[in-house]
Amino acid sequence: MKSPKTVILALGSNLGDRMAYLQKALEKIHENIGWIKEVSQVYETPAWGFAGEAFLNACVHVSTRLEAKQVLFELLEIETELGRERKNPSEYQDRTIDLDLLLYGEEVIDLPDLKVPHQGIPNRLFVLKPLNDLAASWKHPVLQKSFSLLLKETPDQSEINLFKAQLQNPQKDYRFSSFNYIAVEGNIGAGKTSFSTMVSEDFNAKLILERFKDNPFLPKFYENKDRYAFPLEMSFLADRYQQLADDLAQYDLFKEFVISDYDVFKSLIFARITLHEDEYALYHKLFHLMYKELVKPELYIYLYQNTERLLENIRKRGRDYEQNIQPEYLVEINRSYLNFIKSQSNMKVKVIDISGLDFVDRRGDYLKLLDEIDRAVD
Ligand code: PH2
Ligand code: MG
Ligand code: MG
Repeated sequence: MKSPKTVILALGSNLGDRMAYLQKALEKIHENIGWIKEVSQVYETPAWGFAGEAFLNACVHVSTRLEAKQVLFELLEIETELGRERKNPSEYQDRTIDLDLLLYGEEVIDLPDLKVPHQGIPNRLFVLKPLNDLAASWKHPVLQKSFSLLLKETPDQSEINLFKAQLQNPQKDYRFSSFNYIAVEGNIGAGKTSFSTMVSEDFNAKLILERFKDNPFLPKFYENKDRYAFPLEMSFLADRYQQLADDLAQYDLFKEFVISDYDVFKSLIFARITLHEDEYALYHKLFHLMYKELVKPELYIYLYQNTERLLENIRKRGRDYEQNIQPEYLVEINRSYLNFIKSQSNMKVKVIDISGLDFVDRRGDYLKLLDEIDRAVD
């Protein structure tokens, strides 16, 4: 999973209801490309380089997990959906919408069909003016001059006028960010870590990830369950307790909330399956002594994923010791989680079936999932 990149896009329209096309494009950028961080003012400019109707131009700052090539692909899709027609590729034409990738982080990309930073930037006032609204002090990655300086120095003497109307950022406010602590749970391979990482990046939350890698008993357990179940469950419990006690106590002023990719109850859910009855009784006693000291999540999200997809995800992430996990074991874990959830009356729990979603690779699915979680806040 990629972490978000900062990109700047340029928007232009000189056909039909220009403002409506720009606004519609913003909505599609939000749905298919990424979070819109900031939108420039709108400027009216005469057609540059050809005889045509006047343009409305603007720029947006977007945070995206797509590669530059994918951004370009999505932009072309949106142009087509918004009725852009391309006739003679060698000359400029009137267009309902034109979307250009100006900057992709600080990367310099030189491919036959993709040049970043966009080569037109220094010579086009209709690009530099709105760009200057968003990124006056950023440096052009090749020319190493700020965009405000490039604006001052541009040879483009065209007329440019601030347009009266403004574009609206389509991003809504998510109410779940008002919780202090959200725990994300799910079966092995459900996508807990991916999802909580994405949320922490996108909503400036403090992220707590389970440190399973450090657990020396885990590979041994998968080799010999009977022998290693008890030390495994004990060491998980100790680790989780310590981590949650430390991390939830340290209040981070600069973060909006805390999100973890597990809840401490997980220990009991797994122990119930892996331990013998007498071992479990002992474990249970210890668990509750520790549990009562911990801060509880205000929202508990259970990502339900079908067994087939779990196995596929386990295969894809390729941890050796997980490759022999049997479907029956996953079914049992899921059943155990759902039983636990049913018995919870004091905690706000949201079970979400993500079997039909691919929230890592499809932004539309990610947005659906966020909306679903937001509906839990009532
Ligand atoms: N885009 C062009 C060509 N000419 N002129 C203005 N004023 N605004 C544009 O966005 C524009 C243009 C090619 O993309
Ligand atoms: Mg263009
Ligand atoms: Mg274009």
